[in-house]
Amino acid sequence: MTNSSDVTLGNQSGLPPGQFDYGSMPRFGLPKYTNRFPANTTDARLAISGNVTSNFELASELLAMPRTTQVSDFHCVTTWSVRNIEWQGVRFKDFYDQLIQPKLNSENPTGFAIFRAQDGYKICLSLEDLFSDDVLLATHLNGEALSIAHGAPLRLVAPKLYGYKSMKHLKSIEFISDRSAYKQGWMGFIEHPRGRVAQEERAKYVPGWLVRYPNRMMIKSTERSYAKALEDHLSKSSA
Ligand SMILES: Nc1nc2c(c(=O)[nH]1)N[C@H]1C(S)=C(S)[C@@H](COP(=O)(O)O)O[C@H]1N2
Ligand SMILES: [Mo]
Repeated sequence: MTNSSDVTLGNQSGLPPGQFDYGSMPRFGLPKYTNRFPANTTDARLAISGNVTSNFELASELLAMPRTTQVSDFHCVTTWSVRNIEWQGVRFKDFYDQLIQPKLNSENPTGFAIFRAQDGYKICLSLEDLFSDDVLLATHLNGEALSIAHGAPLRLVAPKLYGYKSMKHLKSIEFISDRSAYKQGWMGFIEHPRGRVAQEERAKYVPGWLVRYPNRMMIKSTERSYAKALEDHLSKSSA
């Protein structure tokens, strides 16, 4: 782990364009989700819909899948990065081949997936990006079951894409043919269709480098309000 004295804007060596080493991983996200918490934090289960012959739910089948451990860096679009975090979970490609493919309705080609979370968060990803070797349905972070802060009980991890694609508190996946079936809501404002870190695809309508600085200005206040909300939530639930 990085020493906290390394947390300076200058420490960008070896990181993708515009990112800096934050040294730790805060609970983080868009303002809208600050005070939203998952109702289910312990049972990893997934509702599957879309181009399937009929909708179904996965729980034990998912947990019975071979698991993989992977160390990767994590990059938030607001420019903070954290290095060498260890995720454990099921590789998305294996999950798709074994649990989804056999249930697909072959009349409709499937190219994308809409992910929905317990806090109302929603994203769309292409199978092309999801089939990258490092994309996981993760249940553990640094050797421990996911905490509420980091996505309990199940999250997506896509290290080559900005953090906003690595959805926490995952509850369902809808497999669709093309992106036109996806209604973004106000995320459409900022969600880049791919969000690849190496290409600096931070936002849809403006070049990535242009939003580095305004994005960076949101880090501290977001981290504070997210931490405070979690503290309040935990003290309420233990009262
Ligand atoms: N369900 C959900 N997933 C989410 C978010 C969120 O608010 N809700 N925020 C995203 C953003 S912007 C980032 S940077 C990462 C942060 O992950 P962390 O809170 O585990 O650090 O989660 C992403 N996934
Ligand atoms: Mo983010």
